[in-house]
Amino acid sequence: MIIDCVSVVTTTWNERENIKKLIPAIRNVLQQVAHEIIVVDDSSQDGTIQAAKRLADVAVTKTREGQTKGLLYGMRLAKFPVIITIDADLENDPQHIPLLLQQAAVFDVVVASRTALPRISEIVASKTLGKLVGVTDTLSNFRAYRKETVSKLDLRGGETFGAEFLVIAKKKGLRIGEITYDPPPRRKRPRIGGTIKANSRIFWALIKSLMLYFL
Ligand SMILES: Nc1nc2c(ncn2[C@@H]2O[C@H](COP(=O)(O)OP(=O)(O)OP(=O)(O)O)[C@@H](O)[C@H]2O)c(=O)[nH]1
Ligand SMILES: [Mg+2]
Repeated sequence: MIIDCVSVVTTTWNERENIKKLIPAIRNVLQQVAHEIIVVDDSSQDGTIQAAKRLADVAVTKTREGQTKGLLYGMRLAKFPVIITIDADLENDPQHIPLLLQQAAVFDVVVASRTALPRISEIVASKTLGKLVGVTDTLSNFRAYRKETVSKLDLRGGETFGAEFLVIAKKKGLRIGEITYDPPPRRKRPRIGGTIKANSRIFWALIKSLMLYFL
């Protein structure tokens, strides 16, 4: 099966300059594929929504709830049967979208996993939850989903950086696939916080996701 139409969903929190580069880059890769680009902005203060309204097909603004809820919100708006989710901060190169789409023909969820995981918490997540769900990068939200799975993705864990989506997918018996890519260097000042804060948030998300897996 060849996938010839796709909805691309990204969430934003103060990503005005990045979104201006990301959206044309996505359109460039998808020249031969019917597509829509959906931006879910959580009331950024830097004018992201104005840029998104100009460039995207759908741009919505809402109160801040985090990336995980934003992704689900955007996926529910999607009109095509396959959805790509992608970070807006240029850490997920749209060049990998065609391979994700190829795999989405045979899997319900496909994760684009980074070949190098920079944080200790991400490595632990990979060796625990990752082993259970069968992907090396459980926190990558660069993924393809089949739209029909979205109704099954009922979130209970709050912000889990995408890990809960995989827990649900595994528990519902969905087919989970994976591609890998070499990530670019991280932005200098990580938005998620410094080393201790970021690792703590990810460890907490991991604990919640493991609990949801075993409950
Ligand atoms: N809608 C929405 N999007 C968010 C929120 N927090 C982060 N994002 C977006 O989610 C994507 C990933 O967030 P990042 O802050 O880059 O998280 P990360 O990649 O784990 O951390 P970094 O190392 O800082 O890049 C980006 O597109 C952000 O703009 C939020 O509260 N709401
Ligand atoms: Mg990032």
